[in-house]
Amino acid sequence: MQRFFIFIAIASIVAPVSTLLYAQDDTASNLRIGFSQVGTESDWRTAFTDHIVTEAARRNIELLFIDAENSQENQIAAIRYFIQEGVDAIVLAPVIETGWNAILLEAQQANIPVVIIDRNVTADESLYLTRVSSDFKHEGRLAAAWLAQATAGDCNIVELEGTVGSSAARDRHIGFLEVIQLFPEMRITVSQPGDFRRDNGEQIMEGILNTENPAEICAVWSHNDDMAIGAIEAIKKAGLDPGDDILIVSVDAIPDIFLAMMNGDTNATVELNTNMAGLAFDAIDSYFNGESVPKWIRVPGGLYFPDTAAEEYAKRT
Ligand code: GYE
Repeated sequence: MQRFFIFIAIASIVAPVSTLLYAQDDTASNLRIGFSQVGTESDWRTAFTDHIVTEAARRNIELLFIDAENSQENQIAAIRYFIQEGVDAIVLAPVIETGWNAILLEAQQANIPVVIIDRNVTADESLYLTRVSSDFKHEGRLAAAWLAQATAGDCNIVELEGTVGSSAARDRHIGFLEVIQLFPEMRITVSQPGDFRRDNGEQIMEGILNTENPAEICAVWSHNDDMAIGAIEAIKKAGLDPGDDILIVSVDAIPDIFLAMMNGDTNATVELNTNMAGLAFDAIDSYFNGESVPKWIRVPGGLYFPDTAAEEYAKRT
């Protein structure tokens, strides 16, 4: 009799564990997930997309991927399509931060969890499962702190802003200002939006170099590496030495910025990890396993300089 009870005891322990393990296995695969992506405006964005697609395939997730070409209207239509398709979950990389309440409520009413990834939304956090992202204000503070020490707190700065209305552009600007305001001789003299695009970075910087006195420009603070690389081209065309005559600091840590560092054309970048896919899919798995999920899953990123550019470039290509 005793052996019999032991068997039941073991079975009663093994079964739920195996079910849980199987369930974990099960929820890690065979999910249908809709992913609404901003677009292809930067190298960082395309690398980010690659990670999502690769990780979904690795987990046997059926990914319904829609590129919004930087249009919120397209993203809202994509989410409505995902809801009609009855997906298990939705991942949204919001192009701008406002205007999402109604569509997020539609997803909630359809019992479809939504993970916000990368940029933020102003919608109430009860309308989404979690947000996986970096701290954009911290990125701005890091960039400004480096520039303050590189210039002894005395610098007239050109700012290349990201997409107007995006939390990334707003918060990087806020974080950067928080630090330079500590230095009376540091100021942003010109600030223009370039939509995180390399071609815009070059055009804007070309215009600034034609209208401002280049000798008065100490540094360029760019909300992403792509616009910084565009600005580097404009600075070179103006006969100036980027990274020396005009210092440059940006965000993303894409491979091309490390190439620019190796050429002496830029000075610092703050990393934004392109691989948030696993964190987003794990959060969805936790949701289906009935586990609690924090409202913000933060992705860290540090400062990189030319002294490690060669190895960072090799690592990322
Ligand atoms: O820095 C830029 C992309 O949303 C924080 O978007 C992201 C930004 C990133 O276009 O390269």
